[in-house]
Amino acid sequence: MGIQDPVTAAQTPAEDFQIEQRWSLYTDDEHAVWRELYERQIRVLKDRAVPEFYDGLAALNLNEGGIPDLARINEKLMDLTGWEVISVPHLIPDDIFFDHLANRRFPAGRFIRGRDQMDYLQEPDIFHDVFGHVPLLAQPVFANYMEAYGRGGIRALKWDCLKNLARLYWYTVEFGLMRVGDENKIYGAGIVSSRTESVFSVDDPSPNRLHFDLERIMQTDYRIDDFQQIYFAIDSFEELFEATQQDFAPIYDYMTGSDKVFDLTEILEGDKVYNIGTQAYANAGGRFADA
Ligand code: HBI
Ligand code: FE
Repeated sequence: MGIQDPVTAAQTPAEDFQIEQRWSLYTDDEHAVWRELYERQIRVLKDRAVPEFYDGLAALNLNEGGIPDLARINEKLMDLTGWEVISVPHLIPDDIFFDHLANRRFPAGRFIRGRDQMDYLQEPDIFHDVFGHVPLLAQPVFANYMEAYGRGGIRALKWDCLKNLARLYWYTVEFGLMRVGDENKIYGAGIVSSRTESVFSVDDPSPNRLHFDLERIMQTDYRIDDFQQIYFAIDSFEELFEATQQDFAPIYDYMTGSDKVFDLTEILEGDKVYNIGTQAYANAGGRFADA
């Protein structure tokens, strides 16, 4: 995918996989794809995302139209939380990814999807990475969580617990929900950047929705090919950040080597349940049944 982007392909990445964005080389059509995706998501999200997401879009001028120039985002973002966004060619190795996060650099794909892939992508493009992830990096507590996650990732590699930590990323950074009053709102980038999951994740009766629980999440598998069958909701970004402020060593100690995984639809003693899903979507075979 990155390979199909000539500006990406023309560059040899640095050792940390960074490349130059070369913003002036995006074509009019690439900017038009961004605008279509942007306008579509704003429409479909309505007020389904957390307020901090919309605040971030506005604070970083991501609502200006066209693919953002990372240099301009970074001027603002640096001031707000000390984060910056860098371009990378494609998925990068875990250790390098974590090292960037631990140093408050968020790696974003340079390329943007084509019109034949408006709804589904194998590798994160700049729309997913920047529209989905970057607004919350303007939120100080979430920004601290991402840095802590990066440092945690480096340690998880040493403990051979990457699988467990990757699940935490998946169920928070990518597919996390937040309780706002008695409603579920979206903060996960994988949802916020998806036309169909934006609605499914909060409105559909199929999936289970439970309260966030760090160790439980670390032992819950996830789906990469379809909507989630289970979502976890936090009360606040403080709750998320605080959960990472403990020594993970004892957790990793009992998880190392063990491959204990809870079934996707299993409800455990101690789960705080918001709703038990019908699983109608998954049982019908899934894959965007009525999308
Ligand atoms: N590389 N570009 C990029 N983007 C990611 O989200 C990413 C990655 N490499 C590894 C990785 N994610 C995983 O380690 C985490 O999602 C756990
Ligand atoms: Fe992502």
